[in-house]
Parts: sequence; structure tokens; C-alpha cells
Amino acid sequence: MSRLIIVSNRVAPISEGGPAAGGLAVGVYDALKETGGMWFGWSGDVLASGQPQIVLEERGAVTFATIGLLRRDYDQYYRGFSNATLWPAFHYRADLVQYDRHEYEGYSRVNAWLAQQLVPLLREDDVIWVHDYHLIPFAQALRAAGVKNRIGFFLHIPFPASQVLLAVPPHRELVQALCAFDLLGFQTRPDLRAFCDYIVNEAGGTTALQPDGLTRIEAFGQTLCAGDYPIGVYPDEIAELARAGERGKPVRTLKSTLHGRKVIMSVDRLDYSKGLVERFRAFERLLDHTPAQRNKVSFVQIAPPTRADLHAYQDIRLRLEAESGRINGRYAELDWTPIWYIHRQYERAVLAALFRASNVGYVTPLRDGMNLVAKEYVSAQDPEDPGVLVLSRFAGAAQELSGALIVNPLDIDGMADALGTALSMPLAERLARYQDMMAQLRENNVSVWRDRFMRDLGRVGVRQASLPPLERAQG
Ligand code: ADQ
Repeated sequence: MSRLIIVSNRVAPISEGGPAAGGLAVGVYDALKETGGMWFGWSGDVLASGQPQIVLEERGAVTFATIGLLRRDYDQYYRGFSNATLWPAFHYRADLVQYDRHEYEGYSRVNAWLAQQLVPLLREDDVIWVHDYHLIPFAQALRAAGVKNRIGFFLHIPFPASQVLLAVPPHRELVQALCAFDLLGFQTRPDLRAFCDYIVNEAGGTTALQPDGLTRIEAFGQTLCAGDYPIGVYPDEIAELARAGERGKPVRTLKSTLHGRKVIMSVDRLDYSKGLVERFRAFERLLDHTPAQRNKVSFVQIAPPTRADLHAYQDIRLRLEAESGRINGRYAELDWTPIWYIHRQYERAVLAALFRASNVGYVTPLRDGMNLVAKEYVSAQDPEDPGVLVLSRFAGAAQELSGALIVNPLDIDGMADALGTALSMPLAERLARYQDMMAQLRENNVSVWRDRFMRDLGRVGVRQASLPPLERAQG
């Protein structure tokens, strides 16, 4: 049987409870530990000088192959082009895009170097699955090194509309590089449509929807396939963790501090794409407009800082500290703190238990590829007495979770209304919404996500040789 080789920027440090915060790590590790294989990528170490060396480590059926980055590579490839150029652009924040040609050169150089490091570890029949925006040129680099294996790519973040992508100066080279993969996976249909739109209207290529649901793409002299593969979770595993943690210390502490008040819960990496400022303001608006909610509900925001060496992240952190301080100053009483704003990582089991103990899951990113927290929140609920999910329409998860109260995160009044509705929703409606969403989550769990992608990647090479002539683009 051929091995699965996962390549991602960061190979997550795995603790007993699974990898630390970050949706890619959680989803990928869950997918790989069942099939076995190799996970290759950056170790997280930044070296001042020298020659980084690959370290191999076996854990059960998974081999972790990690390598450090030199300081200049980290600055240019990771901090620079990946996180100061691509991340904001792909999250529709053209105003935050910073571009430096040397950083882009560094990004291309590091992709080529990482590919060269991987080549000696590869076997002929390995299937290679590359993840996320740090590694867009990776297939091109592997092909240049003579690798003939099947190579797929999954983008965890949104693919932006063409007019936004044009803000990234080397947009054409990036899309051309994507076309060197055999299969491209996006989180949602709108992301796939945005990609096809670029192919047809900016790159002069063609797209055609096939009977099997995949989209065939011809552009830059390449033929490949693309599809949407919404990433999932293991809802029953999360439900079990949540149930087991019900009487644990974190939940007991939360409940004894709340004295029977309701709780609204949010968990995110601290990132400007997650809509935290708007979310804080909508909670304030709820208290403003509904005096009966004062001293009756607390909002817990758990948000560990990430990418703290980037200016935009320092900025959002300061703004949130100011907002939470201002709102608490305005409404807090001796026995009640409206917003608990916590900069900590928690184990998955603790998070699941906290989700179950809260009345509302408040997930309102301005843009998000999927948002696993939304899926984890629903999974963790008590099936007899579930909480309500308030979800941004701009999270990929909103395409699937129609049982949520869907909001526009820019509409502060609309979000405040949704919070009010969620807090007073009768049990029968909560149950119906929960059951609808749980059925969807069970049907499309992480294994299904992985298996659909791997099945399609296994088919594309063969299928492309015997395809009928192209039809004109659809969708
Ligand atoms: P992220 O932007 O990291 O992921 P998300 O999908 O919500 O966003 O995943 C975050 C993960 O980290 C969740 O599993 C969550 O439980 C965990 N986490 C967050 N805060 C934590 C904390 N304080 N302590 C412990 N764990 C914490 C990217 C894309 C998403 C996409 C995923 C997966 O941006 O849109 O859903 O990849 O494809």
C-alpha cells in the first residue's frame, strides 16, 4: 500500500491531548494517525546559523520528519510573505497586505529548499498531500527535482475573489504554481468558484465540471482537478471528551464563579480575521439594549496570542485589551464581570468541557476558511440540553451548519439580536437545531474529508488520460 506523506509548514508538537491550538494541526493529525505515514515540515526551531538537519521521530504509525529554519528564512518565508502578504490578502484584508519582493524570493527559495530536503525520504509510490498557503510553490519545486508522484494540495484558508488576489503582486506566479498540483482542494464551493474565476478571467484558462463532481482545469499548459472538501471533526470523540470533563475542575470553577448566570463562549487564535472587536461590541450592544441581561450573562473569550512578532497582531491585541477594559469598566459590578478575556491555551478535553458548560457558542470571524471551533462547539453539547451556535456567514462552516443562528459580523445590532435570541431559545428549538447540525457533522467527519480527498487524488492521474474533450466553464 502506498504511504501518505503530509507536508505542512509546521509539524505540530504533539502532546498527550493532541496538537496545540491551530486548526490545521488538529485536522491533519486526526487524519494521519489513523492511516499512518509521514508528516514533514518545520520543527518550529529558528536557527541563527548553520545547516538545518532533518530529525526523524517515530510515534506509532506516524513518522515525524522535522527541520529547523534559518532566521532569514523564517523572516522572509514565514513571517513575511506567508503571514504579512498572503494571510491578509486571502482573508480579504488588502489594507493589511505588506509586500516585499525579497520576502517573496525567500518564500520561493524556502519552498525549493524544503522540497529538496523531502526528496531523499520519498518512495516511488508515496502519495504526497501538501497543506496550506505557506507551500503554494511546493509541487513546482518537487517536479523540478524530478518527483513524479501524485501531489495534492489543500488550502485551509479562503481563496479570495480575483480582485482581492490581484493585490498580491506575484498573483499570477502563485496561481501558476498551484496548477502544478494534480488535485487542489478548497474548503467550500465559494472558494473553488473564486479560484475558477481567476483561471478563466485572469489566466485565460478553462474550467469544466465533470460528472463525478470534480472540476477539470486547464491553464498554464497544465491539466489538473479541483474540488471542495470541507474539513470536519470527530463529533462523537469530542462529545465523549466533553461529557467526561463535565465534573472536572475547570467546569466546576466556571460554574461556581458564575453563580447560575449564563455563559457565552468564544475560542480563537488571537487574529484580526476572527472578528473579535466586532464581537465584543455586539456583546456590549446586547447589554445596552437589554438591561434585563445585565448581571445575568458573562462572555468568556479565550484567545491565545499567535504571530506576536507581526505589527498587525500587536495592534489587534492592544485594541482588544482596550475594548474589554472599556466594556467591563462600563458594566461590571462588584459581583459580576461581563467579559472574561483569557490569553491561554487549553487542552482539547478542557475546551470541550467548557463548550458543553456554556449556553451560546459565539463564532463570528470576518473571514475563515472553515472554523473548527464552530464544529467543536456543537459536537460538545449535551444532547438533552444543547447550547446554541451563533455563527458568522463568512466562516466556511456556515455553508454546512444551517442549524446555527447565522449572522453578519459587521452588523453589530444583528449580532446582539442573535445573542438575545440564543440566550432565550426554548429547548425544543435548541434540540432541533443541534440534531440537524450533529447529523451533518457525523456525515462529514475528518475521516470522510481525508478519504474523499485521497480517493480523488488517487483517481486524477488515470482519469485525465481518458477524459472527453473540455466543455466550457460552469459555475
Ligand atoms: P485556525 O485559523 O487556527 O485554522 P480553527 O479552524 O478555528 O482556526 O481552528 C483552531 C483550532 O485550535 C481548534 O481546534 C481549536 O479548538 C484550537 N484552539 C483555539 N484556541 C485554543 C486554545 N486557547 N487552547 C487550545 N486550543 C485552541 C485554519 C483556518 C480555519 C480552518 C482550519 C482547519 O484558518 O479556517 O478551519 O485551519 O482547516
